[in-house]
Amino acid sequence: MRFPATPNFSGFLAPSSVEADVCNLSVLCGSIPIELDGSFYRVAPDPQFPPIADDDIWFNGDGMVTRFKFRNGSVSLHQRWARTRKFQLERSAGKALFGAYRNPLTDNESVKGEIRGTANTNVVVHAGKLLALKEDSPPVLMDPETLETLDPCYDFGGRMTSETFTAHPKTDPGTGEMLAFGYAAKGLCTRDMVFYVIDPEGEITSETWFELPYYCMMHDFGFTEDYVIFHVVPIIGSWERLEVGLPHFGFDRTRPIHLGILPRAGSAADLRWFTAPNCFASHVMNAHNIGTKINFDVPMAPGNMFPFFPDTEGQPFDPDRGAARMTRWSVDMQSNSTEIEMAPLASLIGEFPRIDDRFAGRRNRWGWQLVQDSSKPFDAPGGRTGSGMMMNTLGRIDLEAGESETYWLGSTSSFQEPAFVPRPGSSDEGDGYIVVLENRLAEMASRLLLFDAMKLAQGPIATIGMPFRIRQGLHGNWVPSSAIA
Ligand code: V55
Ligand code: FE
Repeated sequence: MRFPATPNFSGFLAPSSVEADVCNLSVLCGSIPIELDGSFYRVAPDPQFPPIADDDIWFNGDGMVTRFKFRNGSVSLHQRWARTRKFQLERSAGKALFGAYRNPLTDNESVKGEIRGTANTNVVVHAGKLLALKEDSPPVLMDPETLETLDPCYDFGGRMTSETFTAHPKTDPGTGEMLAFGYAAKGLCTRDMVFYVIDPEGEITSETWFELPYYCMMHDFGFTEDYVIFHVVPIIGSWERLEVGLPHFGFDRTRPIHLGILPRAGSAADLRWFTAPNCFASHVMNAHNIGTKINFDVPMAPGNMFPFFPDTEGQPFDPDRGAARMTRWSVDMQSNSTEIEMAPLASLIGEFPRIDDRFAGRRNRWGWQLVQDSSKPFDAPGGRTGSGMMMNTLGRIDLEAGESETYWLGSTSSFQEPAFVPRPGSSDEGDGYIVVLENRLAEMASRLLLFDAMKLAQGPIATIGMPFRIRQGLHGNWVPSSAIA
């Protein structure tokens, strides 16, 4: 096989293809708290075969799931590809059959009508089930212990009729419910959305269908104790774009953004839309409501963050306009106004926000995120950063004091998305650890770092080595052993 000699397939983004089980990773520095009993699951796009076209975007690779299992002060690593329908059909053929990102018109005739999901964006556990997720398709059900694929198109026992399921479902720590949605739910590029509530036993207990103001990438959402929040941002798509071979999505500077607020106790008739001028936000840190007033906290940029989803009018990508800062969007369901108020929360530039998930949907004080600190030297080979963004710093923000703390990794490393690990037995917000992968760009190697979540600046309390490079990934989550027993 020969992968293209392009940035999407070389350097730290060279395909990994490693499926492995490694017991007792070497602890290079510090030590692993003996009380940690659980697993950090994460997923990366990792193409099984070279693309049909000359190149492909990172977002289109096959989902490779990694489990770092912590027990008795040691860590083991287990890594398997999710066996999606795409993966199985291509493995049988010995080559790529599916074409460009979310463009079925570029597929081999033999796979017409097949589910195209790659399961490459997030891995979550709910009701003891491991779900590998891609927002264009149903969950892939995997065994949380062995990482064996059990069902490539899991539909919750037939209860999920949407064609798609978000890669960012969320668990309400108060009710134990998983909240999720699907967009393009009745077909590619449709404005149909569905919101699902999934009970602690994993059964879909309610579905709410509605239409978006316009079709776009609905990547994440927010919830509070009383509301669900959907942000409609101008990464748009259409069949016309697919027919002429444009990337599925493009950034449209002419459209406003919208915020849809659905009362959790209500129905689609109670959904209310607010609006604001053109801007961009992708991931949601957290949200909460005080009565009918809703605060929704997002890394927000004035313009496009994704160079591979180019401007619809051909304007060149501008990294300054793609720089995101944590911002609070506020609306009041009792107000007659449809405006969204926006206020800055922190000055750090970056993305991949996380919280202590025991405070999801509640007012939180602490947030963790990756930070691009351009005041620091950066000398990775060829300027390659892993994700395309120079995430050289880990940050913690204090929403009450408006302060922040950071840890810089050095000039030849970048971070992947962190996850918060609660200290067993604790309940105070922020009492725990941050687990995060380090890309060692000069060595083409990876390390897993563990920080005291409240003391980032002191550096890692444990540094864990591994015998091969872990490809740049997207999202992951800490899952205590009790949740998969
Ligand atoms: C994202 C990632 C995806 C995708 C859509 O914003 C959005 C992240 C890895 O795939 O298909
Ligand atoms: Fe995401």
